[in-house]
Amino acid sequence: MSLKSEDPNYYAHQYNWMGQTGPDTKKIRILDSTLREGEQHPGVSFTIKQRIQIAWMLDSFGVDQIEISPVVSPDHFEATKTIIKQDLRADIIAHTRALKSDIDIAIDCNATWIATYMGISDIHLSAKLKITREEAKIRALEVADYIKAHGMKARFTMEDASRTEPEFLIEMCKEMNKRGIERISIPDTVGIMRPRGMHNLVKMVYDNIDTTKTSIDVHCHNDVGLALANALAGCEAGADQIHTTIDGFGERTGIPSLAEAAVALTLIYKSNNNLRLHMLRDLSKTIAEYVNLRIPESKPIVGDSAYKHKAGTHLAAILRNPAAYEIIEPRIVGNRRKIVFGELAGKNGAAYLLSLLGLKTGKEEAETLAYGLKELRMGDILELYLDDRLERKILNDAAVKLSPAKE
Ligand code: HCA
Ligand code: CU
Repeated sequence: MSLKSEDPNYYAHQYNWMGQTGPDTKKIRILDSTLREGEQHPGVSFTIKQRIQIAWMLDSFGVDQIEISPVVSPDHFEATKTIIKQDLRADIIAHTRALKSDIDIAIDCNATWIATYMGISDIHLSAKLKITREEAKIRALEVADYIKAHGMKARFTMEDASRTEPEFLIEMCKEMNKRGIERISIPDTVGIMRPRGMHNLVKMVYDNIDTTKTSIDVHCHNDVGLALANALAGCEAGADQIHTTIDGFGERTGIPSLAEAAVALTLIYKSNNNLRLHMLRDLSKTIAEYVNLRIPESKPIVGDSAYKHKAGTHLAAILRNPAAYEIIEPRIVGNRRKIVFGELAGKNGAAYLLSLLGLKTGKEEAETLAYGLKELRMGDILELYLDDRLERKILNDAAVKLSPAKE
């Protein structure tokens, strides 16, 4: 537990824990689906070698499970087979439709873990599968028995669970539970849920199954930007594994990003995942390079602006103690701190700029420069990495110290 006097985030954690018996202690696992859901994002497709490289990186980062579909193409089959052979620490999950022929493909890859999905909402049954609930149940249970007869560990995904008739959803979950299916995935396939709704949905499933036999995954889509909030709400209701992809790629607007989930779990949920957070920016950069997509500057954790500070009052505080505007040190997540000088730099920012250039940093000089920067009407004109050496140089500048920051 953090100490009031030492941790600037102390009160925030207190609010976060309010209504709980104490701080969180439960480990929430991460399944990364960059190689399955991620490749369903428009413009994303990897080569076999890249898939293998990504799997190694995800494994050394510390995710618990890595999902890939062997079914979608011969290349995916090849990649799945090779990745399974690597004997990584993470479980490799072969994702398939609920069809025996798909399961056979996973078996050919020597999969030990399989995730099979079936849309069980009325709209998926009528618009996609064109079968009744009764037929869906028969097909799903046959497939579950088939997987178990082959001695594999399994997850069954109740696709479109958030829009499925509750009694049918519970019935299906109970059947899977009875068959010893290790995990059930409760996805919000279309991103319609609010956090409280996801909480209620997962709690309903959790309360109706024997959770010593079957654990729950949450897979939340980001159509209105609530994916991670919803997934975490599901975990507070009993799920213990979140699905992510690197940078959140996936169908349409994707699912929670690995970086955001990893930092939320470690910092805010105090989940003991033992993740190599410093790899996060590299993971993001690797993917961006492979798929030739630009990562938005404003992307949390890994974006170029995630640790940029601009307004004069912010600069002043950051230089004294970065925790004034940062909840986690950039180097912990492999990112770097930057300061931006321009029309918002103000007197304090201008004084720092003068000190950097070795010029006099009196009040008058700082005001003149601040005025000049505004008059330029060019917005930001200069960005600098604020590494330790630079930080020290600025702070050691006596003249800067003599002109204290004022709000
Ligand atoms: C899909 C659907 C899925 C499955 C999720 C899961 C969803 O694209 O195949 O297997 O947990 O969003 O429901 O991604
Ligand atoms: Cu999905």
